[in-house]
Amino acid sequence: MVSTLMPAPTAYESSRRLIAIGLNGDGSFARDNIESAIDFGYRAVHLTTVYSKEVVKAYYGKAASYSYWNGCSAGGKQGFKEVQMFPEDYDGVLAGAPAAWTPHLDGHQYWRNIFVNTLDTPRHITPTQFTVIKQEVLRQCDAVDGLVDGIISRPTRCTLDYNQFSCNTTSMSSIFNSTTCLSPDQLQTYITLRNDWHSEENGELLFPAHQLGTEEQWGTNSGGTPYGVTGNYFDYQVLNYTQYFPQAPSSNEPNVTIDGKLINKTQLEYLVRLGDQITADGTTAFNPNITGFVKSGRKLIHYHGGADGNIPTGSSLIYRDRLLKTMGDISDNYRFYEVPGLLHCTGGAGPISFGQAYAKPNALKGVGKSLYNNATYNIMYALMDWVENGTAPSYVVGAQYNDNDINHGVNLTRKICPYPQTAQYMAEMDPYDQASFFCA
Ligand SMILES: [Ca+2]
Repeated sequence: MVSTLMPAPTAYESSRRLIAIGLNGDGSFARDNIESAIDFGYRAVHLTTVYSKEVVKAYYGKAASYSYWNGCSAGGKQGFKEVQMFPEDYDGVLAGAPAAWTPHLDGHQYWRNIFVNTLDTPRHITPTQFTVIKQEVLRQCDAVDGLVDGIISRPTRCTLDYNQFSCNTTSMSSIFNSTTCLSPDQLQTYITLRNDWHSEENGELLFPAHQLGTEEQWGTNSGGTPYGVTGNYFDYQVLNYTQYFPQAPSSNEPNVTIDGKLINKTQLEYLVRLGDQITADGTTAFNPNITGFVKSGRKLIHYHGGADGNIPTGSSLIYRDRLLKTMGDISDNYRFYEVPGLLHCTGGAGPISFGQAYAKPNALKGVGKSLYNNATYNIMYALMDWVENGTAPSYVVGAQYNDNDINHGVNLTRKICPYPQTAQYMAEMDPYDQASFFCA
């Protein structure tokens, strides 16, 4: 209870008291500052949850009946973290495209930009070429799922014919021309990026490649310049800005570590392993032991876009594998959905609107918003139905709106099936209608 002798805090004062993480716009908040690193890792979300419940209780005079989490990307990771560390916080967690395997995710981002698609080298592939590569992948793979609809629903089933990407062959696809086709060096870059990242020391899988059909997004995230947060993670959270590696001569940074590029692949692997071992800040959310969450009967729905060109879909599949190996049959507590044609959390050619995080109101075109607010069309409602009524979700129906605008009507509906099932098309029926598909 606030003392009546104390003036109530102004909005500004209140906001100051809530600032826990630096506002530098980079990772420097973590430098010599383990408390802020812990806040970033898990404590800010956990305590926000704990105190929010207190606020609700004080205002309504009774505790909330149920608590839910709905987040994607970093928000998906935060949902995972709550499940793994504070299972009592949420009755149901909806976690999308989690940025959860932090050292490996950031290492992969660095590896593919600095060591594979290196700028100013003959092997560099340009953003324009990646856009054309995507068109060729779509040409080769679209029909493999049984329906030519611009969506590669079963990317793992397609085997590319790389000859058709190459300038040096008579079999070059008509999609390419002499400026967009791939030279032998560029083709090797593409093939390397197409394959999972493995340790050069011992062959161990370090991180999965992006799925087929995500290539038009690679110009942004594999175009030769890693995201700033990638170097920041290693610089500040792993190395605490110590001068571990020699400074790059061309850099203006005073204490360059990873961003100075004076590291080699072996050193990058070392940094990733170091990141695995540095667990004090709790940033990584890849612990497959969720016993507390499962034993108390709580529910986790996990989804990932099948066309995510930012965080590879495979990283979710690896977590799912580890989860099932560690926990056994947890079908009463866990579901995974791979959403066909969904990019990173939002956008894409598939049934991308199903009530997930990032859903927009109608005035902002409504992408992400479910067609109907019920457990069949809205994944959040499906989670609530599971928690509150014990009705385990099967498929969820996602929608694609015309012109990506809910106010322009529905282009298609499609079942989003619980993994490993996929939506199977029944021949000769309306491919725009979810009723023409079944999960198998
Ligand atoms: Ca297709």
